[in-house]
Amino acid sequence: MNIGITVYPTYGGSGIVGSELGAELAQRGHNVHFISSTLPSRLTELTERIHFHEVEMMTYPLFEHQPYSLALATKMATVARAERLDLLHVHYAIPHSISAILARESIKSKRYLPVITTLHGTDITLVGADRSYLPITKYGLQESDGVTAVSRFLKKATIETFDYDDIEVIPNFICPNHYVRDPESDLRKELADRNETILTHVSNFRSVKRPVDCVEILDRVLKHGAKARLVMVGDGPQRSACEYRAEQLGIKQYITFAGKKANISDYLAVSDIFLLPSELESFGLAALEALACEVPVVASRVGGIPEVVTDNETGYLSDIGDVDKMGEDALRLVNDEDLRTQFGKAGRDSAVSRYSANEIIPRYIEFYERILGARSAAAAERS
Ligand code: GMT
Repeated sequence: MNIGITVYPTYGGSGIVGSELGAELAQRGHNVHFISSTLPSRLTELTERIHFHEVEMMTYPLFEHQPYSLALATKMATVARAERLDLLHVHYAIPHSISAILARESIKSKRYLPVITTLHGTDITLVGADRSYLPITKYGLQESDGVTAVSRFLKKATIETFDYDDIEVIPNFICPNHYVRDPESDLRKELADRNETILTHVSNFRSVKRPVDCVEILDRVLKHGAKARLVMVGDGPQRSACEYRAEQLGIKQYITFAGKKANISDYLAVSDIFLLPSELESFGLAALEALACEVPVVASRVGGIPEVVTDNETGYLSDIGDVDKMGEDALRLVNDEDLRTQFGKAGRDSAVSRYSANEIIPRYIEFYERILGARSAAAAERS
């Protein structure tokens, strides 16, 4: 198949999933055409099966804001015709599904270009549910040829908010070979002393991730005399709040702010416990990546996280903001290496058996084929 993929290239889990999906599809013999404003950050190499088409933005004094959605629609239509795309698969509803529908409509006298929208989370739970964006998001869902969501939770949230239920759940995935525990690596020696347990948080430090709670959790652990270090990977608006709280609590020397890193899996591979105290998480890709590296997860019981992390088996779940309970759970794991190993092995087994690329990618391909088949059947009936 010739598949067009659009993602937000630099920010967030939807870009990661869309980019890695494209790479996996190319490995299985499909031609993938990424259409976005810049090269997606997780797309480390272009091959003869992976192509990138940059959306060109025109500036003009009259435009107070550049009309990116229109520029994207134009590029989608151009690429679809030039590369004979079989379908467009957009990640994150706003504005990508609207641009794709516009592209489809603009070329439909020449060829029909099916549009598949994958919902990732905040496009529905925050942005899409904002009254001002609700009608256009609903239109994007209704007019897409196929819609997928990354968790059962997100499907339910979409039904409740948009009264739209024709949604296939296809979860996030990992390549098991890319996420492998490696506690003896040099990175581990750089990050912590031998006797320190490493607690890790990875995010874009938006307030929805509640990264300051990680500082609170570390404080609870250190208060009990445990030897631990918090490694915070990523950057974003809440980073200074984390630094400020750490200073107030007098524990800044026990925290490493690693900043944005391309090699997230290297950090997870040397971690002992993963913290994800988010306010909302439609799936929790970072938690899945941690489990795949045999790292138990201490997280909020929210959104799709309980579908990924099994309480008391692969990690511990708590109410949002209950940093005392999360601190107790983290401390239990810090103090008991056998328990960490047991949870870690169970986490890896669960991640690989339920969420490996070999399980999930065929579900996307089967979904594409179903949408294309339905389209051909409808066209045959009309003629
Ligand atoms: O919130 C983010 O970190 C970005 C957001 C996105 O859509 O880019 O991530 C969402 O998509 C990920 C991939 O499907 C999910 O694993 C995340 O749980 C989800 N984030 C939220 O729902 C807050």
